[in-house]
Amino acid sequence: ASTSSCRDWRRQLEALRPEPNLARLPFSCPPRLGHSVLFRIDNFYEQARSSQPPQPWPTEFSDRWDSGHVRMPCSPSNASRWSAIEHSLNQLKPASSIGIDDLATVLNVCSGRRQSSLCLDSLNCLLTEELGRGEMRHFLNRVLPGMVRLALALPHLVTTPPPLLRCGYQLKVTLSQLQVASLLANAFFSTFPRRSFANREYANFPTIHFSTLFSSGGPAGSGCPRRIEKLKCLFNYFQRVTTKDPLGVVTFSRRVINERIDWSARTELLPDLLAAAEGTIEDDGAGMLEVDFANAYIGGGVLGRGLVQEEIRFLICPELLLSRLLAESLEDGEALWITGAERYSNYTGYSSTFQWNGDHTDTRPRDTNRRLVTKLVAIDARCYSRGAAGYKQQFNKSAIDRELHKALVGFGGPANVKNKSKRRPVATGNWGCGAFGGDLQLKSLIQLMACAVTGRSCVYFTFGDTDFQHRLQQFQADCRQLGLTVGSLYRRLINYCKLPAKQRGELFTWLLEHGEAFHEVTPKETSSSSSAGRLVD
Ligand code: AR6
Repeated sequence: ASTSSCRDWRRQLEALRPEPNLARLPFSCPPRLGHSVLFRIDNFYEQARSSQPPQPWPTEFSDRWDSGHVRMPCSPSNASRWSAIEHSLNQLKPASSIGIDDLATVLNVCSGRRQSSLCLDSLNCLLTEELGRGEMRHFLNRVLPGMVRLALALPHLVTTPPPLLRCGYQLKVTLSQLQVASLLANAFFSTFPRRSFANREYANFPTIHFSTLFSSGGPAGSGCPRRIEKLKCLFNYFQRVTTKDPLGVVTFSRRVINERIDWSARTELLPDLLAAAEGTIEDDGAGMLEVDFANAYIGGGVLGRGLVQEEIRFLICPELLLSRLLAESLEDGEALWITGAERYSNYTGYSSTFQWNGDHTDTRPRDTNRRLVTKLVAIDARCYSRGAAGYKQQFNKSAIDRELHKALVGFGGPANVKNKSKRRPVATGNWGCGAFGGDLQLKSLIQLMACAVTGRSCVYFTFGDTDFQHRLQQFQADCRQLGLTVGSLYRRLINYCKLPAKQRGELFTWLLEHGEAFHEVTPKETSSSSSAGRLVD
């Protein structure tokens, strides 16, 4: 029975999955305002046939050293540091004789350490205890020199600083995967100016330097198993991109919508839904808008201890890490879309049991702009994980409005006649309900409402929870059968929040059973009636 139900949901999933839209509008030349493309567009389409990576643009390094752009390690304004970095990195070039101590020296020089030296316990533990001798030598003699070449090639590969995706600005940056690799190699060696913890200029950005992953993360002298598994994912990525130049392109796009919509007036019904207890967003969401359960500081704890949905996605698709270099923390009306990031690794486990599980070949097709058809949207839920008091705060109009708006922005804003039929389904799940402690029923309903308004169907992975899979599927069917619109559900939801917490009961049941002209109870009425509120319609 379980095999047939598995076949069943997979059949339904495939029925919902759109044909990949491979024929994309070409990049305009010059790029549109608000879109920076860091490679040549004039010969991009001819060159695609020759299997060469896109050629950087401009042809010579042209600097911008200001608060709107990444401050490049190779900038003339950072000339003396860059020459120290170059000198140091060049020590790692001659393959065959590199030792772990040489790597430690170089990491310290590149990260600009003067007084104290970096803690490298996890890195050391990986190289000396976890990897076999052959694998360690392979990393030091082959992969590392390749990473050095990539890092040093920065001024030739990324010939102008990418713009920062600052709060409040709807901006896009497109880079080649090779450019991303060069920037990430620099992140590995921690070379970006002003991006250390102590620097106030980037206090509103996530960290980008990998040095935090090398440390023990706890008592000195021991490797941290989480960091070691993370490093395995990243080593695998570098092994791949140093063996063969990646040929594709990735776009990072900050979306901003400030105007709030009136949810109580929406007339849409809940969207088509497939709730699945099996499968994951990354394995089964191809061709859909895949949700990253994000932190406002994108990538969350990926370069530290964090190891849940967002961090895992960033580790198996490390090109996503570049968003930490580019994107300032997300505000309420903002989301980040990333198109074309490739998956390089497999994994098993989750959180403390997470393990790298070998190389992954990404077989998703590429569009005519050389981007894999992977579209990820990072939306950060509010965190309610601080005890019972924290949990209750989500049942509140302004909290609900915030999450509805966040999901609406992430899913592309309200649908219109032009885009309605073309929008791809959302592949999501328990957004905000793990580390962030949100309520499953509330958050899934919020996402369904946002899908309805943005004209998207929804594939919802319950991550093994079969009870919730059935409950959600049934709830959506009941709402549709009753003809409950998004507006009606919203009004009921707000009424539900007005109830004293103890009298609320299960959200889905309450919403189905109580009309929206619900009359708020006074303490006196409550004592004389067993029901929490009176239905007046
Ligand atoms: N596919 C589908 N569902 C998943 C997957 C997956 N691959 N992985 C986990 N889930 P969580 P949050 C389910 O805690 O609560 C990070 O540090 C699983 O049921 O990652 O929004 C971010 O950087 C899990 O419990 O998301 C933020 O700081 C649930 O989704 C913070 O966590 C929620 O996953 C966000 O926390």
